[in-house]
Amino acid sequence: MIDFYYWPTPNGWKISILLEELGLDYRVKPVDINAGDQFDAEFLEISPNNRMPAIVDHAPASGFGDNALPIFESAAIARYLCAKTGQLMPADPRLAKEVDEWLFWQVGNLGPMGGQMSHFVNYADGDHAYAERRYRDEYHRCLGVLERRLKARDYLVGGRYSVADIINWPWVLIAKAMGQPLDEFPAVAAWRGRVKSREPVQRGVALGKAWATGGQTKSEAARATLFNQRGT
Ligand SMILES: N[C@@H](CCC(=O)N[C@@H](CS)C(=O)NCC(=O)O)C(=O)O
Repeated sequence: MIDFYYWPTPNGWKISILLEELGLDYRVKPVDINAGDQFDAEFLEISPNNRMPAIVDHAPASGFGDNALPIFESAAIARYLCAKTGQLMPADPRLAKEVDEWLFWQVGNLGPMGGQMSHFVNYADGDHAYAERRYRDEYHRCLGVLERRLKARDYLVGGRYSVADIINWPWVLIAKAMGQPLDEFPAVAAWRGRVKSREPVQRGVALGKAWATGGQTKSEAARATLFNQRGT
């Protein structure tokens, strides 16, 4: 059994979709990031960066021993679950290397740039013209990277749906809602639709939908929790 520490956001959907695609048994442990659950001492033991998603696998893959196995960071979780099940990761080492590239690219580029863009577009009070432009442009640049990659391909790696698509897709799903329509990126738009038509993807995005509303995230209390974090 896998405990899945989750809240319905793009980063959470990466792993809810993956668990649904892999058909693994899991139980959801909600981490209400608007209420500050990500700072609970018990959760920090699992996810020291106070971010979800995270998992604890109570029946770890062969070689990991018998003790419950905690994993944080979506790409690390993704690589572990794909290796454990032998699914959604190509066996060919060159293609597996390409999947890794697109996993690390997502967590270092598309995700954080989209997240910062969303912060300045949706949340920051006052006038932050330079910062907003900077992250709008970076998110736009990332969509251009995906467009070039997908122009001659249906999926990111090896012509087949893989975990690389799953990890990248949620931050494209919300492009229009963040104020960046995909008209300039037709191959990305087509890929977005292709992935969205999969039933496990729809189940992953629907998980916990009722818990979170845009309004809740924008409450004063939630903003104080989410946007004033320091190291000490
Ligand atoms: N690089 C991380 C990003 C995770 C992340 O930023 N999660 C956000 C929600 S979308 C979170 O937990 N935020 C809590 C907070 O900001 O305190 C991953 O891919 O797992």
